[in-house]
Amino acid sequence: MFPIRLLALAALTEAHFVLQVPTSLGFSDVLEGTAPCGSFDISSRAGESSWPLAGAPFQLITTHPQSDWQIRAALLNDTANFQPLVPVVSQQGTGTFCLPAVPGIAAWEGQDAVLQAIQHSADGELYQCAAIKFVPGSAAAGPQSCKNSTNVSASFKPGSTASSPGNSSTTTSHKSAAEKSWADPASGPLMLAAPLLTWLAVLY
Ligand SMILES: *[C@@H]1O[C@H](CO)[C@@H](O)[C@H](O)[C@H]1NC(C)=O
Ligand SMILES: *[C@@H]1O[C@H](CO)[C@@H](O)[C@H](O)[C@H]1NC(C)=O
Ligand SMILES: *[C@@H]1O[C@H](CO)[C@@H](O)[C@H](O)[C@H]1NC(C)=O
Ligand SMILES: *[C@@H]1O[C@H](CO)[C@@H](O)[C@H](O)[C@H]1NC(C)=O
Ligand SMILES: [Cu+2]
Repeated sequence: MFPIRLLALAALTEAHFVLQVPTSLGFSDVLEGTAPCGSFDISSRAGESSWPLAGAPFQLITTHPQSDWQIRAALLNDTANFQPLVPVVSQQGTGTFCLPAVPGIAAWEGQDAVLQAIQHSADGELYQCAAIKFVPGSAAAGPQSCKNSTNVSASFKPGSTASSPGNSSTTTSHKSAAEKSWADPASGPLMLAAPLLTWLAVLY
């Protein structure tokens, strides 16, 4: 039991963020910074999720105390054209972050699409994708796990829907001096360990 918990801790201490819902095309801790999908093939339809236009849950675990999030979608035949599903989210705190009902794009109903989550973090821009298809109907019920951890808070940035990844206005503006020092590899793991230990204690 104890060694398993240690393994879980080691894995999560390394992970930047892990997309849990919808089903990710894949997660590679080392290659998560590779656009557009953290090194996974954007054309893969593995684990495709139906996404009701009225809203579907979006859930992740983050190990960064401060991030800006972009949650976007593109058509599979036009992956250079990602459109925001919600405004940029400014989020604080480590653990689970879940938006219960992220709306779909009605004009793309029934077509193969790709969801992309971008984390603007102290480690830079990090990416995960999911194969989705927008479908009519009322909002999907979120999983029981769709909760914000105690320390997790977030707000939408008004009028901030369309910033592109790599745009310096989004990648630098949120980085406080404290966050920059946190990004120092020498101080990072130690500062990360304390909140994660507390957080994992809640999980196990
Ligand atoms: C993608 O496919 C849809 C549906 O077939 C079509 O309407 C649209 O023009 C296509 N877009 C591109 C860029 O090929
Ligand atoms: C988590 O926090 C965000 C931002 O406040 C909120 O929109 C969302 O509804 C919360 N999630 C849940 C499951 O309550
Ligand atoms: C970045 O965003 C700003 C403000 O939205 C815009 O004026 C600028 O052209 C963008 N730069 C790039 C490289 O996209
Ligand atoms: C929440 O934040 C407080 C203050 O930063 C910290 O002491 C506590 O360990 C955090 N709790 C969790 C579950 O991360
Ligand atoms: Cu990270």
